[in-house]
Amino acid sequence: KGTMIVDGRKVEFDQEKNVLEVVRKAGINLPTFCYHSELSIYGACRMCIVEDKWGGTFASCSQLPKDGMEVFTNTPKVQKYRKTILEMILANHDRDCTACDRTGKCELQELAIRFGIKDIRFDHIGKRLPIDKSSLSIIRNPNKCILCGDCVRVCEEVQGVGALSFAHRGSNMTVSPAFDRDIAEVNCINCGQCRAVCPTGAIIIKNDNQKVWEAVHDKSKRVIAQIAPAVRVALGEEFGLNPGEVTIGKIVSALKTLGVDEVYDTAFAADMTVIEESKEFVERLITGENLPLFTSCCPGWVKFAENKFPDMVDNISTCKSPQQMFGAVIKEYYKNKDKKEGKETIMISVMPCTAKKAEAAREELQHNGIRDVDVVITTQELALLIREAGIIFDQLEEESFDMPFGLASGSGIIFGATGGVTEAVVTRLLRDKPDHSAKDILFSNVRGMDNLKEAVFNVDGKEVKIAIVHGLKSADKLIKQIKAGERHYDFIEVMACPGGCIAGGGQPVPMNTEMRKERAKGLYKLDRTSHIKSSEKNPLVMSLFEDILKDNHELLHVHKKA
Ligand code: HC1
Ligand code: SF4
Repeated sequence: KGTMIVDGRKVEFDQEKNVLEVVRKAGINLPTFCYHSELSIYGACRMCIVEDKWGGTFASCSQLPKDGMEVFTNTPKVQKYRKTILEMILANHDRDCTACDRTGKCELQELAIRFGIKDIRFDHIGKRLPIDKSSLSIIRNPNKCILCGDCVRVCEEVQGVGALSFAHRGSNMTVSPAFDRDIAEVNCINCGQCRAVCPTGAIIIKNDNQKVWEAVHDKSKRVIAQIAPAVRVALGEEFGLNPGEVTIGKIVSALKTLGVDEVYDTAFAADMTVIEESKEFVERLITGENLPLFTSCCPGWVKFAENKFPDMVDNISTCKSPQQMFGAVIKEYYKNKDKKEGKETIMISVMPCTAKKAEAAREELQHNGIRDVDVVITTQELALLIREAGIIFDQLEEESFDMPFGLASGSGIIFGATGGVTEAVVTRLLRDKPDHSAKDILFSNVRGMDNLKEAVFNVDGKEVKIAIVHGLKSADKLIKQIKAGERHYDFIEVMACPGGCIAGGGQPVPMNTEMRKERAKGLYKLDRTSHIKSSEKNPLVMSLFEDILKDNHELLHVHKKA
């Protein structure tokens, strides 16, 4: 607590972690590449330097604020310093901006414009390192890397994966997987959080939009799209709206304009998941086998568990994720119609998540040789498609989902926020219990952004303990505690990305905790205003269980090859 003087003006500080935050509080937007309030401080880019009253300079992210401290943010010295850093980075950078995915949204480009960098005094070295396209989810272009280390830290500190690190020294320094291997050969779980923090085009989403065009241009295809819960509260940000603003009607309309035949709601499939997973949970509670039950809808988490805790894999629910259930069910639903009409149904998913691309490609996620899901595009790619097609998002008339797979309960919709799956499953398990106040208390525990959330409730007289974690570092810690016998749970929801799918690696960037909260609020608002509160009250889901799922139950579960 104290007062600092920034550019001659007094600024009180209290919770601010460093001088940088105090300066920003004073209304000065100091530039940074390597500072993220949620990651450890690296202090490498030095763009945030300030000058003190004795003429000394320091990186403001790396200094604690002190009472009476005086700093200046725009002296000739710091201005010169910042421009020199930018020129040095640009001299070493692949400056092929017109063909870069990040153009117009690149933080380096933005700062070069902001600081008026026109002539670069150093020779353009422009590295020529190989581009890594091995992953199904992300592309790494080291020629655009500015060595801020954000990806290295998020992968290690938030995800507990550590797939990326600094390699080599001096001017040869790069960021890469160990031993310069391709990213697909290491323990990367495809979450895309590295891409979400990358300030330039050094890590981008693998773009699958061409596959969408090919599908909609092919008259022999019945093109079906499903839209994940979290997409509807984030896509608007690409078109100037606030985080959390719901644009689902426009998204449906945009997909129809692009040529998609039917547009359905992944939240419908989430309702199916709730029914199946609750059933599985109750069965496990009775037998006592493979507890705790871990949720299975997050493919980043599933891959993480397979890599790191292979002995826990049987604890993961056998339910397919909603994305995959939906694909399998839709293909079954249209099977006969397709045969009659000589068509082939193509399932396109619009997801907030880069790992969903890898999930859709998993060998076991097909039925009789037909893939559950054919193409996965992220929220970010959908925004590009909309722009490419010249659709003016703002002017789109809202449309509703198609039937019969377009009606979802509030429970299905909140899947997109951390705690949502748990809340939906518990709502289902407590469906006959009249005591709403107990549910309310319970749900206040499962919502929010705490790293670990816990709740206890009773099912048929048995006490059930649940935990919710998001960010795989938190999952890693929790599992280690469980293995050490320090903690005990019956049900654990794990989402790889902090905040859940709303902050998936395929969502608009940049994102921060406030934006995550706003996006989650958007989903909870949809839940509140939904006509159907819980999954088993979704009449269309229930009739599906009575109908095509009666003899095709295996469509909903993962059957791994031995
Ligand atoms: Fe998710 Fe899910 S909630 S995993 O976060 O279970 O991606 O939104 O579609 O499959 O429904 C993502 C979101 C999404 C699935 C559902
Ligand atoms: Fe790490 Fe996720 Fe990036 Fe893979 S996709 S390198 S796991 S942050």
